[in-house]
Amino acid sequence: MSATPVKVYGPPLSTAVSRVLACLLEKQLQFELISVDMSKGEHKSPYYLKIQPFGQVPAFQDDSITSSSQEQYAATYQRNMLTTVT
Ligand SMILES: N[C@@H](CCC(=O)N[C@@H](CS)C(=O)NCC(=O)O)C(=O)O
Repeated sequence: MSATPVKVYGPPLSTAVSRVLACLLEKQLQFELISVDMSKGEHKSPYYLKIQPFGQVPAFQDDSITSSSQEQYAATYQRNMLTTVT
């Protein structure tokens, strides 16, 4: 496991990426921002497509999630989304 388990991939100035970063900053979670240069087509590179199969940004990885906690993570994510929407 890496020192910073949460990774966000995308162009730093993208509004879609900024939304994710704003949430992480608000929750005071440590993360690593890995720049993806869309003008160079990096979001369609074989490397990036393994991370985000649709070739879209942002992509989000949390290496701290084990297979046994994925279900709980998904449930928490869904609950938080519902809270946000309502
Ligand atoms: N559902 C995604 C959509 C993100 C999205 O549309 N990203 C655009 C840039 S803002 C993108 O990656 N476009 C490149 C493409 O679709 O090939 C999200 O909100 O995270």
